Amino acid sequence: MKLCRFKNVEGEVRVGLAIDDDTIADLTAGGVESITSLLEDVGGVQRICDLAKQDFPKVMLADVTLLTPVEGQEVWAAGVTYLRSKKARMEESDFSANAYDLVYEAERPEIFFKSLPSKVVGPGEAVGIREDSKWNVPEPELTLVINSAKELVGYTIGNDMSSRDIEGENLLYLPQAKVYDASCAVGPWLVMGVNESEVREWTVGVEINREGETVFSGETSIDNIKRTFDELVDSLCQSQTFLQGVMLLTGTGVVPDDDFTLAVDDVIRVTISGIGTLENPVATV
Ligand code: DO4
Ligand code: MG
Repeated sequence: MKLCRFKNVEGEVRVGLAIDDDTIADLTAGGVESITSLLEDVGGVQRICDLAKQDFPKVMLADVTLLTPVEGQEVWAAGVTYLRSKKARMEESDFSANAYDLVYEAERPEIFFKSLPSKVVGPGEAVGIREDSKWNVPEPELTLVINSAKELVGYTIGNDMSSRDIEGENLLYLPQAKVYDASCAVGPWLVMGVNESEVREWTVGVEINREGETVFSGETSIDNIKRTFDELVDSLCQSQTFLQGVMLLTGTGVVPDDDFTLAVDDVIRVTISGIGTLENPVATV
């Protein structure tokens, strides 16, 4: 089951349930005030199944604006979870190369803070490349949706925008390479009711369009993520409380060649086969 937040023609924010490729049911008409209320409910999946049987107002997707599903959740990210990411980062950096090698093999995964909920960019909104960076890439990432009880309850799509020259210059610059205005896009669809083995059959990919032409595309299998989802959730939630729940980007396995950098007005499309597509234009910040 695929959920979304959307703005209707009256400008009201509502919760939707996908009926088919063109239509959503307006769950807010049935008393669902937020996606978080479904994520927090122990019987959330059953509640959505029950709601799906009722006859709520249907809305055409073409008539609404899809929003990010992030409500009050902080967004965090895991890194170097795919072999491709480890290799690319070892190449971009001189004296930090060993750190990527070590963290790929280590018991403790790399996990870093990515975005306050209020700074997350939704579908159609511009993601940022830093004015002081010359080498920028999107990172298409499966995103785990975790409730306040530290349970993995859903999946969505994330883009971990990254400045590779800043990160490559010195690992201590990682927060500047990763956290800035519009550096994190999430959404629009949030899938509940599937388990890890089903999700591992999905693919994640990215396509970058410049003036009508595809200038990069790549795809990998979610099953290439080295660590289990439970491992990532446990590490993130160790000694941390998330009163509103939290979202965790799971790392990238698709990295453009080293001569590629994003440009203003490029359009990035991140697609996860079991979820849908997150599309954002690029702007300088
Ligand atoms: O260690 C740097 C960041 C890694 C990352 O964002 C990724 O592997 O996706
Ligand atoms: Mg990443």
